[in-house]
Amino acid sequence: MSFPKKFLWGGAVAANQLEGAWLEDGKQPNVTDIMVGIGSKDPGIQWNPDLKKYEMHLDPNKAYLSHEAIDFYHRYKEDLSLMAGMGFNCFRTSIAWGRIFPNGDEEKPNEKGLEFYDHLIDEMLRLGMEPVITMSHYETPLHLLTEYGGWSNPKLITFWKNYASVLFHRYKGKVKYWLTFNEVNAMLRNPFVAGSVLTIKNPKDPSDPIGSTTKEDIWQGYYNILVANAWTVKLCHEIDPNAKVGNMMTASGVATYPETCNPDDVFGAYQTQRWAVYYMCDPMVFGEIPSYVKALWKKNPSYTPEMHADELQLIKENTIDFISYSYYRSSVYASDVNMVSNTGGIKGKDNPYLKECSPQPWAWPVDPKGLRLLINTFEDRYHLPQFIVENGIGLDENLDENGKIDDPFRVRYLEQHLKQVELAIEDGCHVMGYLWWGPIDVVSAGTGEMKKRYGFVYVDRFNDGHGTLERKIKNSYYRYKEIIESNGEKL
Ligand code: BGP
Repeated sequence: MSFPKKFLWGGAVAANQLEGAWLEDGKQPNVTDIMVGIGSKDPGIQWNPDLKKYEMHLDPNKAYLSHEAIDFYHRYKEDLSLMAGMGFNCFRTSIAWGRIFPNGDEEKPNEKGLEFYDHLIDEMLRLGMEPVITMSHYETPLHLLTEYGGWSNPKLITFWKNYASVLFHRYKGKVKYWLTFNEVNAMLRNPFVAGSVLTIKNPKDPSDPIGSTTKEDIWQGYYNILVANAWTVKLCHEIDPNAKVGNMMTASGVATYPETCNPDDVFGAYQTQRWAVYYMCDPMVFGEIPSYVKALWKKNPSYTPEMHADELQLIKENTIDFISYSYYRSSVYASDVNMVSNTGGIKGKDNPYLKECSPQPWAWPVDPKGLRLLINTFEDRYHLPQFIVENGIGLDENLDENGKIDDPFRVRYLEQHLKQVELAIEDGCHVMGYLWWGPIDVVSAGTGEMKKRYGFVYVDRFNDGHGTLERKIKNSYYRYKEIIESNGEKL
């Protein structure tokens, strides 16, 4: 039997994609609340020329599904019991930063927000599920971007430390696994959401806030996030020595293959991996800003952030306990192709060896072996336990005439990926657990829609916002349950 005895089996979601109740009990908007999908070009803010600042500006013609999402805020008991029914011994969700510190810069936390998570975490524990908590899953309070410019401002480190210590004190002894920032390595390609960086001083073109974000601000944000990550590790270890802190990377970019053995393609593929993933993961594991990042700063001196010796020492001394990541797909690098990206990872050329992909318009290629490659690569590079905290496939599904959903494609995807996890463990890799992304249908992060469904549990809600929110079990639910119950033997 390959899967270790205490293997963590479960699923992962994020507050902003399922809780709804976006302004309830004192919560204020966060960065994803104002967008219909993080891939949107419209970030939901507008420049006020009189005040010389950005303000929230929602489009009345758009459906912001995340505002109600699947109403987990009021239905979490029912949903958690459905998860427990599959035998989950672990469940990942995020704490919405803006429920605890609505604007982000308050001194005292919002007790109402904490109470919700008290109940949620207690319920998980009651059902035998280890809570895995993301501290910010694309959920920086909007106020911190519009007033402070987000993570490029060192004040955010102070606000974050306050938030982190409130969480560690409150959930001491209850939460053993903390993840800092969801897919924070996506910040070079999506600075507004993944990095929560916004240029607020004389933006080049205020009508295009995302395009106006400067490289200088992004690199300062990168550095400040590394400092905040190190503070998180330090505070957690001091307050609750039994708890562990991991980072969270979108790791699909590591499975970037060169199109040919032309050294240009091979080196280009390596550079893609580096600037997609390693530039962020390396310093969190090794405690040093990588030489290739410093080389880039040397070539572009204005990118060099303001750094302090004590903070660099902090980064050195407070490295993460484990790495965690999402994996959805692989990609193919060719020197003549522009490598663009989305929530699935990097898109390059089509891979003729891969036979399946998720349906149009998403069309993410299915590459289970890419996951084995990724796990092995991380094992060799980082020598740390690994936690796969997101893997899954989004399908467009409707109930059949009998009110059921048969989803053999999802079952195949699950089995094939788990088989590769098993092989990676046999290769000698240290994998702590596997979490399916979106075990219940949630609002898509990338496109803000309901139509892209990942769940083993269906939720009756649609892109135009209508639906009863009723939950229904899909056939794949029973297969995952069987796999979990046998600790992966019945794969
Ligand atoms: C990851 C995010 C998740 C999630 C997933 C699937 O990037 O961490 O929040 O939603 O991708 O992406 P999507 O919802 O766009 O299909």
